[in-house]
Amino acid sequence: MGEGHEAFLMRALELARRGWGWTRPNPLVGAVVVRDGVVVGEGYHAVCGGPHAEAVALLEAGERARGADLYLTLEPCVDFPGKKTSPCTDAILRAGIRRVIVATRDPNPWVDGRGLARLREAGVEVVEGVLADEARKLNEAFFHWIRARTPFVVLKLALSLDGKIATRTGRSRWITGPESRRAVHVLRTRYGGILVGVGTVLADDPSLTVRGVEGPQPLRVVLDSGGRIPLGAKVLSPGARTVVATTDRMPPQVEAELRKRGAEVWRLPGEGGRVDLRALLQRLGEETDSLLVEGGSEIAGSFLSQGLVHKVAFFYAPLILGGRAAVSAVGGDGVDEPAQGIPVRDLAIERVGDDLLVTGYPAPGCACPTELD
Ligand code: AOF
Ligand code: ZN
Repeated sequence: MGEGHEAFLMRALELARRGWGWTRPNPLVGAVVVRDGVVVGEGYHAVCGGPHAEAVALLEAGERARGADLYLTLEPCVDFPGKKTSPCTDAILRAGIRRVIVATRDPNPWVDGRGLARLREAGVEVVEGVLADEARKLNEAFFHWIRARTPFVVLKLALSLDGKIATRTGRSRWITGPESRRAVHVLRTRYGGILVGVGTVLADDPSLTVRGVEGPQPLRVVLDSGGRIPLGAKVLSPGARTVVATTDRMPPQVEAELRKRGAEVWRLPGEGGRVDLRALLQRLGEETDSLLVEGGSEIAGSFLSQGLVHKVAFFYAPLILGGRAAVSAVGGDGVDEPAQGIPVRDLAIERVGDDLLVTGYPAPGCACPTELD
């Protein structure tokens, strides 16, 4: 596996990232056509329903693709029911590509190895697994959703260094700095939905839209089992779709008022008077591949204790709030022994302005990305 492979695949990954937010629920894919060590075609999947990365790169390469190498961040697709574009494996064979270097297989059960098998049968040399971890991580939401059909759930919290998400008076604006707050808007464009509990709506009245950065507006979801959401809440403002996820406990007149304001109301099965989160995720999986859970503390506790969080993104501010009455990041009942805590794998730390962003993958219920192999 020569060094050259990695450099061209790095380029393909870079191209793939340009589709951030717009390809959902399709994956981010990049393609590079190389002939005699020179790039003769590049492409990426820019938007769901649009041409695939391979099609774009092969079109640019034209006749120069004959006998060339093709670098792909994901296995090329084959035909399946309901598919929007023509299969890339056919296009690759038609173009006369000699060798395909691919980072990962496509976990889509309709593809899953068939694309590579088809190429091999037709005599194309296939090299698999170059920069596989990077490529899987890039598409971690897709890798989860395409199999589970429930969204990849990311829990984002803004905390003080001592793990509080609000002061003793309940105030949370602002704990983290402007760079982190901007990073949150970027995060919002990367996931298909954002969820908060009605407690957060009552306390902070967030609009949950993307502002100040380029990208699509995610679906806004408010968990409100009893129908306490104020009708003047900013989350009901136009600019993005809003779903209020509730139970039979919401009075019909509240539902009617919410609908009048353009919100969708989902009455879901309840558990102890609260929305059954698994039922919510099943329903959300019909709409989108990923969900950013933004709190508050009880919501964080419910998702975590039920093993429903795939990834955490905690922004820590260099600030100590203190106070036994100040809200700690994760509510719920907690555990008795440290050994019963939820281990978080693959911890990564980066600086965002004066804050620290810690990301990682809580162990229970996590199907990706590393458990896929
Ligand atoms: C590729 N290259 O650029 C993408 C792929 O409905 P379609 O035709 O867009 O197909 C969607 C499926 O194709 C998607 O679920 C995934 O398996 C694959 N996406 N494959 O070879 C691409 N976007
Ligand atoms: Zn394709």
